[in-house]
Amino acid sequence: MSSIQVDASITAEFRPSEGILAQQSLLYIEQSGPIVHLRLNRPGKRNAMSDSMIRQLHTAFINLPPDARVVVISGEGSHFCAGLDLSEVSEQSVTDGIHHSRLWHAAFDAIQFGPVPVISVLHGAVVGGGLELAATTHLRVAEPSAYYGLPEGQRGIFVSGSGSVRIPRLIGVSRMSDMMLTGRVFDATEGQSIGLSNYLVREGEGLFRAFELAAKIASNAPLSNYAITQALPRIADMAPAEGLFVESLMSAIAQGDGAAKQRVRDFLEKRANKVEKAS
Ligand code: 1HE
Repeated sequence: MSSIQVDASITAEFRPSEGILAQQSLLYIEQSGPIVHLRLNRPGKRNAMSDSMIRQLHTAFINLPPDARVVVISGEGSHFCAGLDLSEVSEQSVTDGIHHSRLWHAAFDAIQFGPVPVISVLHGAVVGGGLELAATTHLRVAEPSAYYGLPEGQRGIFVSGSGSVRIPRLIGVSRMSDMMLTGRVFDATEGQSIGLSNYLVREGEGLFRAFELAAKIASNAPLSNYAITQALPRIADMAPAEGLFVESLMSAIAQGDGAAKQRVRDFLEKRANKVEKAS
């Protein structure tokens, strides 16, 4: 049982996945219509990520059901994720270390550059590799119990699950250096103000909010979502001239899709919602 309380009307329809997704013993995966909910399921070890868990995450993301439109990732138990399973790395050689890091990169690339947007729900410890995982997802919803740390400096290691690339893009090199050099831990409120989370909700409401957001995202045209998750971060990494050119191509592709034409017609013919102030 999850320690997170969620409105029954939203979870009622979730059913355990079938096939290969049901065989990932360290992940509990359910689906409700277009939303896949993937729970890190190693609470006794605070969801510390062993090689097996990383492989299972990779397997899950390259085998998403064809009707999946959004994935929500959360952690079972009292923490989102305690990071790398330290018991597996103490005796690693340099070569092992490189292969190990590349294993994480492949799995996390499958998350960030997979077919659908991914939302993480953060509570308790979001540390080390757990923060690297959160930074890989497209949106982060945090509860007040969430806290963020990068104890690699204290453990005598360095980030190796893509943190050096993805975390500075959220909070900058300076803040990340502070976290790693001094062991500084940000609480949920600080995390929200510096951009580690997109939404800060009440305790126990993270999944509910994530499913609400997922439902909204799932109602977008799939090609728009794909452009946002695939093209936007790549364009942000390009020189302006190249970025502008790719933007032109991507927007023309998205606009040319039947779904876009229909949505624009719907607005012009007064069938679509207007943009309104948040209530
Ligand atoms: C673990 C791990 C782990 C817990 N690897 N076994 N990550 C860290 O440096 C974080 C280390 N963990 C902690 O600081 C704490 O465990 C927590 C703050 C996350 C949670 O505290 P708590 O009191 O709820 O649990 P606990 O009693 O410390 O741990 C429960 C069990 O989980 C215990 O095992 P047990 O057999 O004694 O019951 C812990 O040993 C185990 N456990 N965290 C292995 N991380 C790709 S590079 C990424 C680099 C990193 O991620 S470095 C940061 C690693």
